[in-house]
Amino acid sequence: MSETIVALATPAGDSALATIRISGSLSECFTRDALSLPYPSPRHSYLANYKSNDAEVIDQVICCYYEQNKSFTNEKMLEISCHGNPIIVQKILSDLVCRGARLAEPGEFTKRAYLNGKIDLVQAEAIAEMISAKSLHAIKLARKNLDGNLSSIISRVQTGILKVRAKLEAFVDFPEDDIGSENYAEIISLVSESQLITESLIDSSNRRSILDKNLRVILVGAPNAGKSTLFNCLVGFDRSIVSDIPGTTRDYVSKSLIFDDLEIELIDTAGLRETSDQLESLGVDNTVELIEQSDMVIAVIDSSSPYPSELNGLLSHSIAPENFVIVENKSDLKKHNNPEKYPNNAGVITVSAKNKVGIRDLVKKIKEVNGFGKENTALEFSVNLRHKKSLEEVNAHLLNATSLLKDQQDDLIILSILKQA
Ligand SMILES: Nc1nc2c(ncn2[C@@H]2O[C@H](COP(=O)(O)OP(=O)(O)OP(=O)(O)O)[C@@H](O)[C@H]2O)c(=O)[nH]1
Ligand SMILES: [Mg+2]
Repeated sequence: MSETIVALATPAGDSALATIRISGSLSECFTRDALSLPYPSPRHSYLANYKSNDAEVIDQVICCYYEQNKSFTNEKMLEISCHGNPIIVQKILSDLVCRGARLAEPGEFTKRAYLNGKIDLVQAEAIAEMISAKSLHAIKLARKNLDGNLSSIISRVQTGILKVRAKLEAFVDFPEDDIGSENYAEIISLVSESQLITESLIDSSNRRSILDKNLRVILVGAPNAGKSTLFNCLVGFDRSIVSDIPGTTRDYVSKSLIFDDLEIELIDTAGLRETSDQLESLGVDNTVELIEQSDMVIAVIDSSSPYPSELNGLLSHSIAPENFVIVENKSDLKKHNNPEKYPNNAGVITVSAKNKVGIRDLVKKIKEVNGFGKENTALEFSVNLRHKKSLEEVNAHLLNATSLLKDQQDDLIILSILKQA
């Protein structure tokens, strides 16, 4: 029998409530002994006093008992919601350990659910993905995996391969039966169908990879262009110092932001210019380095002043044109008559950071540049790197089998390739 495990399921620290989870055969004893509920109805919530081993009431809690085979881990389980004071949580955890449970390893509840056949490996990974997802899209995709979307499409591929293997094995075992051109064509079409599904899964993994990373969006431009004002505007409060003295921002300032359903790291930088000031010059060097590590560059210009054309060289060397946008700031002032000098294909957004005008268009552009277009929202499952690697191997075997089938090569060779797929 496996050990009974216990863990705090909610974040540690002060909170209104905290949930403690227990999985294993002792769950039932804990319900009886610590909560004075000898015959709990499964999946019903009870208000109970949690009493420690030495009969001291630690807290009034809400608890719920789950019977074997009808819980997340498929084992007997107990969930206790107590008040979220870390001292109470610690006391209850220690008491449960004292009564025979042990503290769970990270991910151990999900591991048990997998080992006990409650979920498959793809679904177990989906739980971890859902917890660490960086955007609502990524959460939705993990949810779809948890619902079994990816598992069912993979099992379609597996069934297709097994069907083909069964047919080929029959031909090998009974060579006197003529394979027939119709049968052969059916086999080829079954293999191609599985191969095309595998290929589309690999393709979807390439499209979803952007959902996994922390996207870095950097604001650059000449001193006084209004980068920090725009930064504060996007952040929603005065995080960066703003002044009319050029060279105000020296070290970069960053803040994690969620725009609707996209999480990004927004960075405000030192204005780019030649300077004899040592500190400012270090800041400028940092900016150049940060541009190279960014997913999107927002080049802020003061539209009431001459365009700093040195920006073009820097941008075109450091980042793909589709990943930067020019923001013409200070639209509330009279526009300087600049001949068109922006880098080719650069998108242009007009804003007044000071008056918070045009910001919605900029946020829309940030989402667009970072790949939150229709293609990604249309994904029906999330293919991670581990899946991708295995799928690439399967795809190579299926491509190989298809070409051998078309050349009417020995069935035994084709079978051995399909066995590896
Ligand atoms: N009229 C007007 N002034 C603005 C606007 N945005 C910023 N400013 C002003 O421009 C000046 C410089 O703004 P900052 O945001 O500090 O500029 P910066 O690009 O961060 O400058 P450095 O940190 O020196 O590189 C400040 O006086 C701001 O109030 C705008 O949309 N319209
Ligand atoms: Mg600044």
